[in-house]
Amino acid sequence: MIKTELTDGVYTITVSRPEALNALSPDIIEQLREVILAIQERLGVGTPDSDAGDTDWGIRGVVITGEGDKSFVAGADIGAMQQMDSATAAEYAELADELTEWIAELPVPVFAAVNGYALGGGLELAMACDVIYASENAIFGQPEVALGVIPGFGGCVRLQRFIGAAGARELILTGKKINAQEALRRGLVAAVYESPEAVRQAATDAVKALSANSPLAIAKAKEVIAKVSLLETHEALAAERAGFADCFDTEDQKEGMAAFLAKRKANFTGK
Ligand code: DAK
Repeated sequence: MIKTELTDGVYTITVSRPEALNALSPDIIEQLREVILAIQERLGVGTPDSDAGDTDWGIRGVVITGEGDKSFVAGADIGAMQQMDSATAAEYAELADELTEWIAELPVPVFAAVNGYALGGGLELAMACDVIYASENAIFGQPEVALGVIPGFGGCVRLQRFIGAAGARELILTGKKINAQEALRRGLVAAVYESPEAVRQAATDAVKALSANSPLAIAKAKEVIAKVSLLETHEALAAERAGFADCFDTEDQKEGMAAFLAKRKANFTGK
């Protein structure tokens, strides 16, 4: 489930499915979509006077985090993905891409407070946010190739924008995981804090502190940054979605996901 809380202008969204390390089930993705849409409505996104000087929004920023001390989000739900074919995977990818674009369109900053594993769809969700903070125990990676698929939730597009092509290719092609300090060194995260509590507090404090700045200037900065970096994103995400969906026509995808769920090593045949 998704938990939400609004305190002192900070809207906190917690992905809460600790028994599966907060993996994104289709249900959780749907709930996240509803929550982001509700914030958009409250902030008047898409309405004529959304940037017309109404600064009494009540929400100054959003913090997205995961429940508990072990995981932000350990990816999309592998059990749910195991059942998909290329058509359902393409639909699923579209819903998720829309979600990340809605996050980008919010006129307030969105901070990811990464409190543990941010793998696959978890790292992709974090990269859909404006700023990523991490706790020392955070682990980042795009391990999709070990499951017979590719990153399908923006990873092929956004990771290279965060850390450059060299590092993104390495992480996506090898599925290698990196820790918080390495993520800081590579520019994936803006700052590292000692514990999951500390990273949530830091993100909350950052939103509170930016309340001293002009909300209109912040919204405009977000809009311009998004325009500059997202000019080609729409088409790029469509190419990624198509590649992700194609993987679901393969035996390797069935094998990779079945092996994870059966807790055994995958035996890929390249078919
Ligand atoms: N899905 C489902 N269950 C998961 C899960 C996941 N991604 N990750 C962990 N779990 C479950 C485990 O199956 C286990 O369940 P039980 O056996 O207790 O029932 C429980 O969470 C605890 O996990 P472990 O026992 O494995 O815990 P460990 O500490 O030993 O290992 C780990 C932690 C994070 C290293 C390990 O759980 C792991 O490797 N998890 C899978 C990570 C992964 O490969 N994630 C990437 C998945 S691919 C899209 C959206 C998203 C995506 C694509 C498209 N669209 C909407 C288009 C993304 C794809 C991916 O994320």
